Amino acid sequence: MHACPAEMNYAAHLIQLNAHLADKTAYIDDRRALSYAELARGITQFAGLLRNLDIRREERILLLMHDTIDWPVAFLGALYAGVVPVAVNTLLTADDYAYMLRHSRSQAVFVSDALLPVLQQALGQHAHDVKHIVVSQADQGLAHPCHSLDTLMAAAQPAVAACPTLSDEIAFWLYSSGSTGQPKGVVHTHANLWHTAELYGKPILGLQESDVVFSAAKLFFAYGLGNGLTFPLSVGATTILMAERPTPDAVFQRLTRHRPTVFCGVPTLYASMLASASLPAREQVSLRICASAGEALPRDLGIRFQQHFGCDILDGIGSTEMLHIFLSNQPGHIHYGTTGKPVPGYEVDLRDESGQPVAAGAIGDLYIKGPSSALMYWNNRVKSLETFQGAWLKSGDKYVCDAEGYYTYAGRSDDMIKVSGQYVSPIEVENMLIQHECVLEAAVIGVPDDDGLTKTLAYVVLREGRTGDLDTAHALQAYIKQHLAPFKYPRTIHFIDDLPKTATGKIQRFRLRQLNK
Ligand code: 3SK
Repeated sequence: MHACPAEMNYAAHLIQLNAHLADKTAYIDDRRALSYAELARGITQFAGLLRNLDIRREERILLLMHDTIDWPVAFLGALYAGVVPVAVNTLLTADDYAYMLRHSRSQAVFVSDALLPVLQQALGQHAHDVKHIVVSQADQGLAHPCHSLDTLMAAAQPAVAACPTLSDEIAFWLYSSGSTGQPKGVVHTHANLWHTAELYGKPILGLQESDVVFSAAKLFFAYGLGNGLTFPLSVGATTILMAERPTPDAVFQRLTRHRPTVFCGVPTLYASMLASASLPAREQVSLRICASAGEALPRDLGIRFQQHFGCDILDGIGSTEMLHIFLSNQPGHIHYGTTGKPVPGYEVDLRDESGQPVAAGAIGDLYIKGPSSALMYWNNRVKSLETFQGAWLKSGDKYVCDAEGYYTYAGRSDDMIKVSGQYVSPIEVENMLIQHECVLEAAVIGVPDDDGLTKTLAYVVLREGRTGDLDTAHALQAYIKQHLAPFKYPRTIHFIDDLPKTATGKIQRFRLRQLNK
C-alpha cells in the first residue's frame, strides 16, 4: 500500500480518481441517479455556493440531512472548499441541535425539508452564528434566511480549484455521545477518510468498481460514512441511498430492486430481517458480502443469515473516534460470535485498570492504535486526554482474546448502552424519568433479548400513591420519547420498591444487570 500524500484535499482526490468514470452511476437515491461526472460537477458547484454565501475556509457548516444525493454533494463540496462539515444524527432533539450549533459555531445549516421544524426550534433556543439555512428538497415556500438548495446550486458557478489542504488538516466533524455531559465534537482529517478506505474498504470488504453498495446505516454515522461514501467512491462503485428509516421492508425493496452486492447493517436490523415474513429468497438478491457493526452480532444470527442467503456477514467494531472498523472478521476467516481479529494497519491491546496488559484469556479494556484516529474532541481537553492517549485510543469497550487471536465483546467499560448501534446514556434517561411526576427513582440498564441483542430496561421506584401498571409504563415511555431522542426510550419498564445502592447512595447498576443474567 502506498502512503497517504501529505497534501491532499479528499474531495479533489476522489474527483481525480474517478475522472475516467464520467458516465458511470455514482449514486442512486429514492428520486434520481447521479453519474460520476455529475457528482464532480455537484461538488465544485457546492463549493461555489459556499463562496457565494461568504462561508470561508475552516469555518463550519452543519449538515442535518437525510440520505439523499444532496448529502455526499454537500459533504464533499464543503471539503473541496476547505469548509468543515459537521454531520449530525437526524434522530435527535431540538435541545441536542441547539447545543451542536453553539458548540460548532456553524455559519450555515444544510437541512432536509422534513427536519426544518426541529432545526427552527433549536435556533430559537440560544444565540448562534447561523447566517443561512439551506433546505434540501424544499417543497414549501421559503422566507429569509432560508434558501432552497436547488436554487442556490443552479445559481452557483463551480469553484475551479480545490482548497489546497494538507491531508492532516481538519476536514469534518461528527458528534459522539458519552454517559454524562454533552455530545463530543470528534474532529477528523482528510487523511483519516483515505486510511479507512485503504485499510478496511478495499482489503476487508474487497470493494471493486463493479460493486453496488447499500448501507442501511446512515451517512451521518461514521460507519455509514465509510460504507456509503468513502469506500464506494474510492473504487468507483455505485451506491444506493435511502432516506427513510431502515425497516426490513424498506431494505428488502432496495435489495431486490437494485441488487446491491455489498450490504451494511447492524445486528438489530439483521435480526428483524430474518424474522420478517417478507424475507426475500436467495435468488432475489445478489449479495456478495455483508458487514455488521454497532454492537456484537450474535453467533446464531450470522449463521442463519449465511445459510439463507449464502453470503457471510463480516462482524466488526469501530468507533466514531477511529472513524471506521479496526477489529473485524475477514473473508475466509469468520468465527461467528466473535468480532474477529485486528484489521491489518491497526494494533489492538487489552489492558487492566492500571494500564498494564492483561493475562492471556482475561478481559481487558480495548485500546487501539491506527492512522485514522481523530485529532481530539473539540474544546474538551479533559475528555480528549482520557481518550486520545498518545498514539493509542481508549475505546471504552471490554474484550477478551482467545488462543487463536479472535476477540470477543465483553461489555462496556462505562455504563453506556448500545442499542441498534446507537449509544444510550442510562444517566440521561434516568434523569429524565425522575422528572416525571410519578417517578421517585430510576435505573436504566441494557439486557439481552431473545436474539441476544441489547435492549434498554428501566427499573422505576414510584412515588407514594402511584400504580405500577401498563398504563403508567406506557406513559413513562411516551414521556421519554417526547423529551429525548425517541430511540432512547426504555423498551421495558419494571416497577420495584427500592434500587440497589452503595453505602454512599450510588445506584449499583451491575446488581440490576445480574438479576437479568
Ligand atoms: O459502532 C461501531 O462499531 C462503528 C463502526 C464503524 C464506525 C463507527 C462505529 C461507531
